[in-house]
Amino acid sequence: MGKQDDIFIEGNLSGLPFSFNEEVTEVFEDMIDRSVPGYKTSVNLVDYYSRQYSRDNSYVYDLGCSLGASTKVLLDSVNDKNIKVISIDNSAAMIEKCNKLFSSYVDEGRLELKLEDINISEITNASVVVINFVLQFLDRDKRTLLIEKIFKGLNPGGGLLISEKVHFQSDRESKNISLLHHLFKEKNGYTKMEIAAKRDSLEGVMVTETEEVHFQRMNRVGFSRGEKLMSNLNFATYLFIK
Ligand code: GEK
Repeated sequence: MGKQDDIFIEGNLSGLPFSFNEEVTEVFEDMIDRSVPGYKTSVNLVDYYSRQYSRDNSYVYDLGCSLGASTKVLLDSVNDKNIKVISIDNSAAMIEKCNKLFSSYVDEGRLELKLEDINISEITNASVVVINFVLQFLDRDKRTLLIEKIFKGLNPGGGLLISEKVHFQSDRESKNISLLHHLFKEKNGYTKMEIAAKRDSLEGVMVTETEEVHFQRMNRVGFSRGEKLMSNLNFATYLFIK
């Protein structure tokens, strides 16, 4: 585990929009663990389902890999198959750290790390694609294009594992759950001030959608079936099969 996240403590407020820069990279593991309910479960689900859906002689992708929590479980879960893991992030700091953490896998040819915008990445011959808490950071008008590209790149029977923060159709439900989420963060040691400052800096950077919007998009794009695997407050993991 890296350094403790104190980016938003009182007197340390940059007022800048949130970005995945060096400062965030240094504290990222602590930040995501203390901020996202069910985060570890989402990674365990990647482990479980990638074992079921990955196929010999294909690629598996981790889009928006950050420090490679899913990449690590993908590498373990496809260990006995002839599969290359391709992990992509557009944060130079994240990919630089991944290059250090995973150098042996890269040297063995089992992993390719790419510093790239996933909007322009090529996805091909994929048996599994993982996009864990990333779509929410893309421009809304680019999301369907990315999901269409993933669908095209997946082999028939392949699986897309997606985790997202969501909001609800009812404003009241969104407000109540958001309150519980803030309590979750307080329990994990964040102050009210830190929570408010992070929320402000994420304004317009992370834009959530409802579960219904996600299902409609996947349906329109052509996924034959989809299911919710887990939800924890306003965070959820889904599996869609081509
Ligand atoms: C995990 N999946 O630990 N292209 C590439 N990467 C991007 C883009 C983009 N257009 N936009 C954002 N990112 C990880 C956690 S974090 C989620 C993912 C969070 C990257 C961004 O640089 C960051 O590393 C990641 O998506 C989002 O399972 O912090 O809430």
